[in-house]
Amino acid sequence: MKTALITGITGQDGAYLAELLLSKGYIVHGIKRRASLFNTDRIDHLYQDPHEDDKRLFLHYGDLTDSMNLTRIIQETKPDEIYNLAAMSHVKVSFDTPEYTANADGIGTLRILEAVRLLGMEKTTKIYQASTSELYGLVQAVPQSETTPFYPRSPYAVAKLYGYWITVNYREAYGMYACNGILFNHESPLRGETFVTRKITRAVAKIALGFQKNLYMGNLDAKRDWGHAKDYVDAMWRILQQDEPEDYVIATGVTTKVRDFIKMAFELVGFTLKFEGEGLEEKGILESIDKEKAFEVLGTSTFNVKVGDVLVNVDPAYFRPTEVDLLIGDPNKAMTKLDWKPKYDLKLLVEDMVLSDVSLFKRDVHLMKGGHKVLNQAE
Ligand code: NDP
Ligand code: GDR
Repeated sequence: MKTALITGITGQDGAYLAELLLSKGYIVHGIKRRASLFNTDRIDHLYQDPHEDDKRLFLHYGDLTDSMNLTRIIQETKPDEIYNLAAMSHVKVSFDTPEYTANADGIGTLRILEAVRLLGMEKTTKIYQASTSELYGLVQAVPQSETTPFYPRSPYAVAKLYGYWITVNYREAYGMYACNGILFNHESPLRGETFVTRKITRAVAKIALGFQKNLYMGNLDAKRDWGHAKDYVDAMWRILQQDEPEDYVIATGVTTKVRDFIKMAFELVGFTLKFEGEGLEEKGILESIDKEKAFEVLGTSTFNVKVGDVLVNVDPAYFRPTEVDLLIGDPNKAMTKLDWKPKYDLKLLVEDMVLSDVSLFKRDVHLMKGGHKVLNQAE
């Protein structure tokens, strides 16, 4: 039975990866931060009573900024595989917290590698580093592959650049099995609420069910290569099962504008949007409602929006000081060497996210009808 240690187990990828590894028979240890509220929503379904005999999921308090804590956890758990997924992962927020981001995302990676080396585990423990397509930043060439030069455009990406190279360096210097997965954007119903896809799918559900009027967005022209997190955690696992440690791009090879993701998400609940104006003035106007389709998905035929209403507005507050305009990955190496192939395309991804958020807010409708206060209303 293999043992894995996941940093960032309470995040989107951590939750899916823990589920995958448990299903493969692993013992899974996860590092979670102490918070004033429970922050284990995404893994609560995997939780096992500590008194059960066959328990295979264990949580440890820890932080990527605390070397001694990480060293102790690695020493105690003796993992065969470490998946370093913990990070301050929001690109826009990294402009507000650049020093912390460098510490957690950059030096945090070094802390893990160095702990494994100092504990003499460098020949027995494999390490996966969560690298990112944000490393490509300002477009040098497309599609982006393992050999495309990096040009990071945010404190987040610069911190992750350090994480990337220190992983390569420890592999070359000490012969460690340490690999970078250069993952392009991947989303799911578990995606954090402030990333663009989830912000959109939540807004679609809330607007359609009457909890929200408008949606305020940043750069509608950014293009991203969006996949499903479930497919991407499978790639992480495959990267650590090879004979030789190597770095891999994980992507779908298809790129889509933010505005088109918005249109697709609204269309799923029967709303057709048209974008009007230019640049900062641009708005998304509701053109038509397919009532039959909307009823099928929402279970209601009364909406708080009318045809002609403005649903999407541009608010420059969401712009980044330096933007990454175009990401499109070349997943050929992963497809050939790892035999990896995504099961979800963009249509299935949008469907999964919209339907999940619709069902989340339908629960709130029921609660409100029953006279209960609903809590899940924060933007
Ligand atoms: P999330 O933001 O959903 O999860 C991040 C996790 O890291 C959370 O569990 C969070 O804990 C934890 N964390 C944050 N800071 C610290 C810290 N200082 N010490 C310990 N834990 C910490 O990210 P994703 O699951 O989407 O991404 C996983 C990793 O992959 C990240 O490193 C991200 O940068 C990278 N990545 C993500 C991509 C994507 O599209 N999703 C693409 C490419 C790379 P808490 O719950 O307490 O906040
Ligand atoms: P990204 O994801 O920065 O690519 O990083 P995000 O979803 O935040 O932004 C994608 C694009 O959408 C544009 N955008 C908006 N973004 C947000 N968050 N909110 C908005 O209102 C909005 N309007 C337009 C952004 O400008 C951007 O161009 C994600 C994270 O998961 C990283 O951790 C990871 O490394 C990369 O993906 C790959």
